[in-house]
Amino acid sequence: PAKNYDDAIHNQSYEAQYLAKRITNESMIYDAGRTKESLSGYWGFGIDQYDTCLRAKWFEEKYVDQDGRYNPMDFSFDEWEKMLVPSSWNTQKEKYFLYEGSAVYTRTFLYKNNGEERVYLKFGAVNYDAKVFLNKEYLGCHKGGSTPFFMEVTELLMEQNRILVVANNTRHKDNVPTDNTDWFNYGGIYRDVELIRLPKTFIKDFTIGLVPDGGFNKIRVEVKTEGPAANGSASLTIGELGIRQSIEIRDGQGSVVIEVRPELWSPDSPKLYETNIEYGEDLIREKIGFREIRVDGQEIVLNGKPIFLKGISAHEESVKNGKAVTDAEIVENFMLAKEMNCNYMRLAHYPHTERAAQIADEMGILLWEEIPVYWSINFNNPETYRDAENQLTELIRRDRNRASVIVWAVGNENPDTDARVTFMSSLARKAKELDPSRLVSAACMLDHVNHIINDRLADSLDIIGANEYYGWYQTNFDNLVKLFENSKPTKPVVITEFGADAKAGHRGTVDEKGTEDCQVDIYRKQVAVFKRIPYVKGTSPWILYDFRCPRRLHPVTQNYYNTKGLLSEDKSRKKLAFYVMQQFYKDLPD
Ligand code: GCB
Repeated sequence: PAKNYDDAIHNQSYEAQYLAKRITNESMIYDAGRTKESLSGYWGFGIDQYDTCLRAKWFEEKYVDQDGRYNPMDFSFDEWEKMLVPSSWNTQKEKYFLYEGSAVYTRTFLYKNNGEERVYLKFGAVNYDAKVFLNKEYLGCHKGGSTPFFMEVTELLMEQNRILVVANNTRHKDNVPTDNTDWFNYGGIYRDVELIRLPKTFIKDFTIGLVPDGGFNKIRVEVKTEGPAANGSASLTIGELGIRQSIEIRDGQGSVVIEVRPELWSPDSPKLYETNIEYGEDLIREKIGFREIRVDGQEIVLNGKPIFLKGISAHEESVKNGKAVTDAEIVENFMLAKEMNCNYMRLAHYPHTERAAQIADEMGILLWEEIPVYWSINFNNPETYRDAENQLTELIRRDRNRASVIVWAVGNENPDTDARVTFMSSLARKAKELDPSRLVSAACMLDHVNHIINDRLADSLDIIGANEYYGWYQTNFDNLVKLFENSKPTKPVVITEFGADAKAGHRGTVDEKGTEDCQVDIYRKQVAVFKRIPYVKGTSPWILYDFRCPRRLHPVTQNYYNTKGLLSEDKSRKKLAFYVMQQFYKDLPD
């Protein structure tokens, strides 16, 4: 044992063994609308900067050697300090604020079989990679900091169980996102950990939505099952629509198109229907909205009517809770957007919690959802592509029954190289293949020399997203007018970002950067131009409220915050520019 211990400690290739066993979207199960048990709460926690848990295999808990002698240990799980799950460790204790690296989380839990035949564990999100162990067995590693992952644990559960997770938020050049972003790199298990009890055969995937043919009178339902009863009949019930429909399942799959005319979901009238889907002993209860989104020339068309996306961009962050945002905080963000007369929000630059889309379904906010293919990621690395495509698939499979979600976005401001066009157009194709009923977009690159919207990726997109900072990074504001005159898009353009830094309450002349006066001046000029451009079909200024950012070192106007928010970081103060957007959206015709 001594030798093995030494080997493990010095084995520099320890990581490859763990990475070889990956948890991907293939093990995903449809979990919205299910009864689940949460394993959240206080877990034992140890910062493990040198990955000693993985090298020395602490998870094996070999407290005595084979001769029954005490084996000296460098840990004691049950005496460790406690860390709240879900949370970002950075906001829990000041000493962890800037920590990046591995940390070990562990807890025990009791389990009794209640008649279920299969059991899954779900993690809502762990940033960036998570290596999961249950009762000394290694279950696998998930990469990607913002999407859920699942593991079947039926055979491993006992009466007393120990779960252990090594969460590592180290930034890497080859990750998605890469090592340089314009947001704070929070660490930890920051969404729920859940246990899901299922029958032997269960519904693995479920897709429901209006057939996007302009008729508004057909619903398509698809069901995939897992388990030995691969042939049978599933049943869909939507009581309010008088639907009780059986769906024939053959080899674990079935689909049906039902003729019915539901009341359509829209931001003004976010109608949801109680929907049950059953197969054998399995039951999913969901609230579903039906709407159609498509593009017609330069128009974005919702339920047959052209719509302007009156939006705002948002990150998933709160000063108090880091990335572990609460339902109350999500509701607060949507309420602020509504106060600004928005009908739409861009959830930038990575998948936000699934609660956001569930709440947006209820409150009537259209959503743009995005994966963190952000700036210069390693477009030449096939592993990086695999990771990006896996994150995209996990996001789409998680949220594709949410009426609020209208756009899948495959990236933001990426240099226009051949490798990038190949990489991102493949992602756009993948999004369409997984979900032909929604629009695909990205925040494209603009040519700031010739002032033109000109990005080869646009051919693969339904909407051209454009981030422009005329008046701020592009200091000559007048070039914005040139940009719009020079561009001849054949598709709708959404201004996915514009804005300027301003410290809340910091006042001065319009020429003084970092003041509210300079910010509001840029906003006034921007909206005056948008009004005149017929192909601009939406705007989502950067950003709802200020956010933490390690790149922003101006001591007066930033202090490690990106202050382009329309509100201060704690949302207590609205800046002048907030009211410019509020008025702009109010004045736009419906
Ligand atoms: C951008 C990025 C966003 C930044 C913003 C800024 O274009 O998409 O992530 O935070 O500009 O403030 O520079």
